[in-house]
Amino acid sequence: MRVLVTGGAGFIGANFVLRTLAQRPDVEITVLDKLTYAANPATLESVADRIDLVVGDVADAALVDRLVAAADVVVHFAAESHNDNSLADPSSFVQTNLVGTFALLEAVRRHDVRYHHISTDEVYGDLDLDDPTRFTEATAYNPSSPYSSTKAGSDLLVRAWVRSFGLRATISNCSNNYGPYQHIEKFIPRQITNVLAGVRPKLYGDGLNVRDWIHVDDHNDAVWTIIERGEIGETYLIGADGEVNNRTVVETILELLGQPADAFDFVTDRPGHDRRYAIDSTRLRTELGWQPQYLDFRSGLSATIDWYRANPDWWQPHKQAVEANYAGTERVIG
Ligand code: NAD
Ligand code: TDX
Repeated sequence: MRVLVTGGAGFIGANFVLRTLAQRPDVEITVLDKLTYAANPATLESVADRIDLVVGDVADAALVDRLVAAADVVVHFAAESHNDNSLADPSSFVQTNLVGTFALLEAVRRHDVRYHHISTDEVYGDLDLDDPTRFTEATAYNPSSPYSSTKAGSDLLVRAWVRSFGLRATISNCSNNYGPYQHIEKFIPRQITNVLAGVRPKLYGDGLNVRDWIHVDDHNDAVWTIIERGEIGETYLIGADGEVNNRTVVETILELLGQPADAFDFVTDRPGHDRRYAIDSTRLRTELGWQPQYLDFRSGLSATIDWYRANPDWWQPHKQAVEANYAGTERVIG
């Protein structure tokens, strides 16, 4: 099977490539990645001779057409993925997430190739802390940020292409991922590497926002489950019952690294900051038989800390620039 993985040099896509090569000898992988600031080519170094890495843009229709024509399956991870960046400058989010997805859909339509679209639970907006409901496949779209609205728009393009043109496509909307190779602009690796670098972790607002954490390997196993057993045209929510508030995450990181649990700063809140995400993944579990393997967030977090501790060469060269960027917008408030 020939699989085209877009965004395969980023966090989730690279974990998908590494895990697929380790577990599925029958799969040939081509990665299409623009190698933006979010990519780290070092992640794929160990498998460089086993994949075809094409450096290019998903919005480049001619390039995409050629690569899609040579594939049996396309898995579309490539995106601008960071909410804070989308608030500073949304333009690349519209270009990559919407125009890039459009280019892929047109190529997949021309060549009748199986397509899986990677998306996020953020398309559903947010929930109150005391809301007893969780997101399901039937929840109405209500995105808050430039990032989540462009992801929502890309999902709607996929749905329209399925209905209008009979595309053989599936969509998954996953909750917040953690694990190795995640860019240190994101919450968990930022705080782990802050503590490792002697900097106090930074919590936005009151720190009570809740995210529903899932290990990246569980996400990628679910993606393969959907590619192999998902019903064409359908959407599946991926989540592992991992709701935790941000303050608890930071306190756990500090504790696991042997620091006082209150050695963090509160900083100015993210504008429009979503309060809580929560996924009900019953459909994926009952219809397709997927189960998460990482059931204990604390031990998954501990393994992730060990990975960042063991791999300073992967993140240290970027740490100063990432923190300098944050320093331009955030202010310590407590
Ligand atoms: P990431 O930012 O770590 O990686 C994105 C990758 O896409 C990078 O390698 C980058 O170079 C590449 N890319 C960006 N623009 C491109 C373009 N125009 N052409 C080709 N390649 C381009 O992101 P991630 O966290 O790995 O997220 C991957 C996907 O999963 C995204 O679609 C995201 O919306 C979705 N998702 C992420 C999470 C999460 O918690 N990180 C949760 C649910 C869904
Ligand atoms: O320094 C920080 N301090 C802080 O309190 C950072 C970077 C974040 N936060 C908060 C904001 C969120 O409540 O932590 C939470 C997680 O933040 P991010 O890592 O930026 O993730 P989020 O905005 O929830 O979006 C992530 O999950 C859904 C991914 O970045 C998206 O790509 C995915 O779709």
